Amino acid sequence: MKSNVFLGLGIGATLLACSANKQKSEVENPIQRPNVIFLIADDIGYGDLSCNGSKTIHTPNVERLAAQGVRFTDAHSVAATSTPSRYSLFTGHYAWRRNDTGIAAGNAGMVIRPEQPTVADMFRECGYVTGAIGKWHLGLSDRTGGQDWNGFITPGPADLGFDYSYIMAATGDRVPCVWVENQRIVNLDPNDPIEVSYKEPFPGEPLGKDHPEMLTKLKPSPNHGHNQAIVNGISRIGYMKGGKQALWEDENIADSITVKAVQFIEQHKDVPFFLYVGTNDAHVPRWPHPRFVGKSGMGPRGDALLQFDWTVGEIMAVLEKAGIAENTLIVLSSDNGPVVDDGYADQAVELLGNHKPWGEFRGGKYSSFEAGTRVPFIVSWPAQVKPGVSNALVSQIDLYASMAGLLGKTLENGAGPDSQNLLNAFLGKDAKGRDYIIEQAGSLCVSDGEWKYISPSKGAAYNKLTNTELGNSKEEQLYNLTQDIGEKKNLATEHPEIVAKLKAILEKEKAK
Ligand code: NG6
Ligand code: CA
Repeated sequence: MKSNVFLGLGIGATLLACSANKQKSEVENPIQRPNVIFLIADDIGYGDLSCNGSKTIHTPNVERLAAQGVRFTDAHSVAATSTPSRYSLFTGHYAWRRNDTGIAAGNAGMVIRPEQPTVADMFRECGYVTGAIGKWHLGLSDRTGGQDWNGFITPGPADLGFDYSYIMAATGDRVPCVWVENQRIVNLDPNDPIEVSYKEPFPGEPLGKDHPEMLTKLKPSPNHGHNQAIVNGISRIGYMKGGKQALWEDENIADSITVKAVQFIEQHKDVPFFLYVGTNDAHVPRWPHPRFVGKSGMGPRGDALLQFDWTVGEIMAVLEKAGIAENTLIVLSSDNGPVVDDGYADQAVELLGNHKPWGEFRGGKYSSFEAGTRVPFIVSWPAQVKPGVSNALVSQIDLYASMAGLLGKTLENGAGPDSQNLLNAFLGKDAKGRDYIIEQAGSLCVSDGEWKYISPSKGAAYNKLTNTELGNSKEEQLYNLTQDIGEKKNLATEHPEIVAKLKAILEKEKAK
């Protein structure tokens, strides 16, 4: 069992500095390096959690985590959708520097290239055991459609620094609806091979659009697509065939992720580990386990929030049981802001009541307005972090370099090029955080915490389907977040000098 022996040294560079080739066994320093867990929710908004002031939903486990750690009020994912957000989190490289990091299909090639350094590589080089469990959405194999679904799917998470992986290839609403463990589909019957396509339906396979009577669990919302392959009474995006025995059951997704995370922690409690857990909650299709159904009074979306909270509780409990809770650093956040109707008729809109998933912020998932990327964010590390609330401006882009800082490792050779070591901000010791952040949605935005600039975009201002104000405008937009957190008054013409300053930051970043 690990002990938590700290010698009262400052954390920054003085924890055990690791070198690339050091093996676990060579580490004899009595200072124990923390286990690190990135617990990343899907589409859970700032206002979806009671620790952030929501009175309409009760998430007690997250509250407990927040109470023992630092809860951030101005923390951001890098992008307002999953693939670019997770890409940036893992690589410390802004997804917008590439043009192929948009929402990935279920048969997309791996978006992070095997040769790109990742935060998982960094932990592994420092002697950590590393794992990725849950939502992946970063593609697999070397090209779109290049997966050997019935064999070893490569390249994959192992090439990005993960010793162990148990993932869904993309999203709950995209085929293939199977678990992939260490790059092989779990429970696949070789006599029932799996085929996946995002181009053509497979002859003889019923589709949601033609067979609404087969949609026994969830039907798509009108005009949202999601009407292709039918898996477990829910129609999805994309076509698939075969693999019947391997298909997941939607009500068991959270349990599967949680059980695998708990097992990983139990198995590695005696060595330092880095675990990424991407929950499926509260992404669509929302079909929580029966034990959560009806518990929120808000339908499946609210129930999925409670299920997420349960996952958090289970992870905290196993850490405590294993005696490693004190020296485990947990970062809890979300990949992007919230959306209510994201494609299924699950009554999320009808039953929302007074609940505000976006909190006091404007927009939501997909949006350049704040709710697109201002996400829940908690850092808990009982051994080292003093509980509190921080208004520091922080971004998930910096977790890579900051975790390297924690381990005393210097990033080199182009690793995490956009990531800064802001460890002190993440540990609640620096109240300021970044000088500015860059947010990515329909266009790029820059915020210094006080002022926010949204660059012009030709995109639609509003998405009627998801009911989202996207924040796109052909005009430049400037908001004062200190006085106008709801981004209602565009001050771009009044303050050309501030526009110029923020634009210059963006131009400089783009030129890097
Ligand atoms: C959109 C889907 C949405 C969701 C999203 C990805 C439609 C109309 N909408 O294209 O349902 O799957 O992609 O969400 O297909 S994310 O959180 O993984 O980025
Ligand atoms: Ca998401």
